[in-house]
Amino acid sequence: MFCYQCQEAAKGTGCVLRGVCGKKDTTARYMDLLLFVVRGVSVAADTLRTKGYEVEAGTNEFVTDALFSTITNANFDDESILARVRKGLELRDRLKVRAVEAGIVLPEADELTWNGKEEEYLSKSASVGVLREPNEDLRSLKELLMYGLKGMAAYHEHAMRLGFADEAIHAFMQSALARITTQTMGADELVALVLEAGQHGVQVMALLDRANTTRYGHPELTKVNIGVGKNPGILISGHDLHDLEELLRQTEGTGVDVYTHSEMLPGHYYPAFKKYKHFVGNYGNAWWKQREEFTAFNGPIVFTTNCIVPPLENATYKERMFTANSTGYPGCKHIATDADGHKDFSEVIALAKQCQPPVELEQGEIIGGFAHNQVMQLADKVVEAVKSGAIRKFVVMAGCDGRMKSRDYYADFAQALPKDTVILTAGCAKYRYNKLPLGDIQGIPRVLDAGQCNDSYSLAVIALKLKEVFQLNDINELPIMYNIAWYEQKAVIVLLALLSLGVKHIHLGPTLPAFLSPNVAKVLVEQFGIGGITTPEADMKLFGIG
Ligand code: FSO
Ligand code: SF4
Repeated sequence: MFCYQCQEAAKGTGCVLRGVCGKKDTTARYMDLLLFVVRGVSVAADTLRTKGYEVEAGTNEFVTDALFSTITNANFDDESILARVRKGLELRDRLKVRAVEAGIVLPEADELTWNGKEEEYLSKSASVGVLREPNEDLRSLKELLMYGLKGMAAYHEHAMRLGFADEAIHAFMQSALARITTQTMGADELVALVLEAGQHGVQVMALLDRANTTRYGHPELTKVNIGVGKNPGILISGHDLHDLEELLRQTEGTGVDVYTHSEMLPGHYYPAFKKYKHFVGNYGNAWWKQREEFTAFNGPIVFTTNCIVPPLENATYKERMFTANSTGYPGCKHIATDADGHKDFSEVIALAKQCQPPVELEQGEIIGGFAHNQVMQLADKVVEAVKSGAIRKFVVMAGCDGRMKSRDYYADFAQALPKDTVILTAGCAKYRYNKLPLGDIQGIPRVLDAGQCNDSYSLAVIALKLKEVFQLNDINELPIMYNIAWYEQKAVIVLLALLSLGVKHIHLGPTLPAFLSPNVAKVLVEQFGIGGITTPEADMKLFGIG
């Protein structure tokens, strides 16, 4: 195996024997094969589409789900990946038949013709993975694109589940996959394609924002309880609000409470979910603390998306773990989605009733809900505070959290920030500082949490609105610094989206991606002023806030 798609890539270069995330060698190799199949499907689908033919129903869903299932910490189950490989090969062959019937000549590609038996899957995977591209820089750009597409797939899938699909996004994704498969592309063309992916990243996040707010209302200032109640509970993790809605409906009146974990915390900010009395609060912290926190929770845990930490052999909660959608874990029950997009949580609810209530980890509240609509309602106050100098700078500290010790930097940085600065955040990165007593500025909290990582879109909307209010020509003239923590591939599409909006001088940490070759990193530094992190003190000086 070779994988270098996330921030925890072994030795900062790549995982080769087993993933630091816990991904086994075989799973990684089946995933490489799955991506090979996805490329084959995309070549056939893209050719049909560009010749004016409709692609088979289910093609878009297949590509989206398959990409999502290969995101870091989403799926550890060989069988579930293999099922997608089989399904993809059959789909690819049907698309090929359709092309032949229509008299279309498909491009030549191994991805379209390979038809090995199952016992050949593992050996085949060796030649179709990341290292198939021998040139380090082209490989770097192709993978940067690939990871952006994975993030895009994740966000699109959430929107699709709420009935908001965008054919242009599907078409772009499949065309990008087809191009890197059948065309010989140089570095400049690949850079252009990566930036195009960033533009579609903005669109997909805008679409998801529209889907979430149309269905559930605009996030609003909310105090979320971090203590526990007396009833047994179900803990829902991941990012999927549609699953949250279904779970809340089905648990109503059952005597079972619902708690959010990690990236599901922003569910509490939506008006539509506030009516549920049994939606008690948020339990615990970011994804990587789940081993201790799931043990203490006592009740069932539902994963709607990543991030899964593989439970230890002797974990007491493994029987209480359920996966859904693109996620999977060997030995854990998978909750199916029916043809109408619904899930039946009755087994989870029945199990919860036999469980003890959660052990209390902490007490108190955290404040959030500062997505664009809520911040705009406070716009006068915010603008006044900036004009008077009460707020000197905003620091965007969005992104992901992770288990590396070096991420202590973000808590230290947040604590060391001068009192006239405000943190804008989204994603699970916030758990490094969202429980610290950082206070407020004239009633405006010093940590404004917009929501999940996809709500980084909200932060961009806020920046663009402020640019308008202050009548600036360039988004980079705003008193906003970007110090973003990244971990997996959704952060990649967020980064590409910000770059496509013209945001410069984004600092990325705790380390720069292993998949950026020195030359590609140089392009990002020269064209966009991307930088890493050093120490809180030195970086604050660099940002002009030290
Ligand atoms: Fe975090 Fe995991 Fe949301 Fe990611 S829970 S790390 S970037 O999946 O998607 O921020
Ligand atoms: Fe390693 Fe990250 Fe890949 Fe897991 S996802 S195998 S930790 S690079």
